[in-house]
Amino acid sequence: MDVAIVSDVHCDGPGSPTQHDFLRFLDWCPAPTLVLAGDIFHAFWAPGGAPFVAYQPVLDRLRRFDVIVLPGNHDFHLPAQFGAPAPSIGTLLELRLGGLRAVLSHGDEVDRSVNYRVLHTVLRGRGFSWLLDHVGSQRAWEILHRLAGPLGGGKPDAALVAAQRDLAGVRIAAGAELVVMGHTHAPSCERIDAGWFLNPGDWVEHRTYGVVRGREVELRRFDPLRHG
Ligand SMILES: [Mn+2]
Repeated sequence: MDVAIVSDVHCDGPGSPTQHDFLRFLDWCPAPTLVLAGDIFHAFWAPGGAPFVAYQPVLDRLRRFDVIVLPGNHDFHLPAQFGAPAPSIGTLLELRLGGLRAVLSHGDEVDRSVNYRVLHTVLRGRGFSWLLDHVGSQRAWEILHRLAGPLGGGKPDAALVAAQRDLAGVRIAAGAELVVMGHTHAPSCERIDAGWFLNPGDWVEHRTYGVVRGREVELRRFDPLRHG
C-alpha cells in the first residue's frame, strides 16, 4: 500500500484500548505515508510545547512515517507539532496521494450549527491557547477532557453523514479524485461519479482505516490479533 489513512482514533493514554490497538497498528503498518485526518487523540495539547506524556508513545511511533496531519476538533493543536500553521475549522489539504488528486479535511466543516462554530472558534483562538499553556499540564488535561466528553460510541449523526456525501460530490465535481472526511465515525468507501469518497471511520467502534494503492482506494478493518 502507498498510503494509509486514519481518523478519529481517539487515543487517550496507555490505559485506553484505542491507543493500545493503534500502537499495534503503527508497529505493523507497511505504508510509508500515513494520513492523520483528525481526532487521532481524544484531548491533545502540548503545554509550553511539550505534548501530554500519555500520548508520547504514539508520537514516537509516528516518527518513522511520512506523516500528513489535519486538525480534528479533539486534537486541533496536533498539526503544530509537525510544523503546520494554526488550524481553523475546515482546514483543507490538497495533494497527491498514490496516483490520485486528493482533497483532505477532518470533515467537521459540515457542522454549520452556531454552537459548534462559536465553541470551536473560541477553542482554537489565542485566549484559550494562552490559558492552557498557563494552568499546568494536569489542569490542561482535565479541562480538555471535560470539553471532549466521554469516549462514546453512539450512532453517527445522519445529517452530518449526508452533508459530507454532498460536499464530497461537490469536491469531486471540482476535480478531486479522492475526497477524505472523517469526524462522523461512519466508515465508508464509495465511488461518486469519477472520484472516491473515503470516510476512514473510527477506532472507538470500528478500527477501520483507508488504503490507497495507485488509483485504488479501499477501507479495511485492523485486527490486532492478526496483525499485531
Ligand atoms: Mn471530530
